[in-house]
Amino acid sequence: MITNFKELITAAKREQLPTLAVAVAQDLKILKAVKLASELGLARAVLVGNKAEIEAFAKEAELDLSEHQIVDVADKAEACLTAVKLVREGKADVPMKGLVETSVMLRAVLNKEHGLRGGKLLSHVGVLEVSDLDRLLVLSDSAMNIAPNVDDKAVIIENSLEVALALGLAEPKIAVLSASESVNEKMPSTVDAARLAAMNKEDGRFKPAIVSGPFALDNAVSKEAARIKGIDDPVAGQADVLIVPNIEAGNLLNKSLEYFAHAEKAGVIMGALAPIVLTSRASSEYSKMHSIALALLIHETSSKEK
Ligand code: COD
Repeated sequence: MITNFKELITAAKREQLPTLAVAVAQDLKILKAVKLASELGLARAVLVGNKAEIEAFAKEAELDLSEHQIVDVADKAEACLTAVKLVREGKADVPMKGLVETSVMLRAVLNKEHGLRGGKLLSHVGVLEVSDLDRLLVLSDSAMNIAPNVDDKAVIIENSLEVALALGLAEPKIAVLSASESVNEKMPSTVDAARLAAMNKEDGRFKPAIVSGPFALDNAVSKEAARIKGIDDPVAGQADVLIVPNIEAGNLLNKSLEYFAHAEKAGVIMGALAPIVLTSRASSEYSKMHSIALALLIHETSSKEK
């Protein structure tokens, strides 16, 4: 089982170097992340975007461009579509969002003709290394689906489960979060959580995971909080995966962990034909490199299953 990002990098390395297709690559942090990924032997890149700017930032990042390729596309939406197309056509393995709004990149991924739709709901899955925890924490969906209904949340769980399994968890413990551990009709996310847990108990939909809910955050991640509240549940206090009720709750939790608890982060979009590297433009080059490693690991795991 992979418990931190150092182990993730080791696990993501391949003999055959995979290719990243970076959309709107003209950014210092993006090119520093590509340099780190390249030096660690994780991947090479096709850099799609404004060529002159890519070359200038590459110089600043001390990135040796002879190992990578540039595709000159000035328009940002067009650059996203080009990167996605490269993956669809098998010329690259994994797309990566560069210096562009999340929604612009996601629209390219969802493009009916050239995108990477796989017939499934796409969702964001974050992985966080939090200093007080002995394991990586998986968090979804804090960046794509704005107000998912219970059926969407079921697919969000499936997409998160795929990430947890790629990280080597044999029986991931998935907590469906709300603001309370009691079902309250006036708080719809508690009702959704109970239905999702029932789906697993009755039909085994999310096997091999254990899914429980609703949970408030404290009793999902703190055994002591769960004990005090008298919650006797296999997931309580030891969740590996946190499913949030909506994008606002998820985004606030994700960024609180990053800015207040100094968590290291990685993020990908799941459910498409390939995992997509997707981090906030403000994230560090390390967060971007960890996300590259995560996407490559998932890509390799799913290729083996096919
Ligand atoms: N999975 C699969 N297909 C989808 C999804 C999804 N999650 N979302 C939309 N689609 C399909 C629809 O079925 C439809 O066919 C087409 O895409 C367009 O649907 P719309 O009109 O709902 O899509 P958009 O373009 O208005 O919005 C899609 C976004 C993903 C851009 C939108 O949901 C969004 O802006 N999400 C939040 C992104 C964000 O701001 N994150 C916060 C910063 S990190």
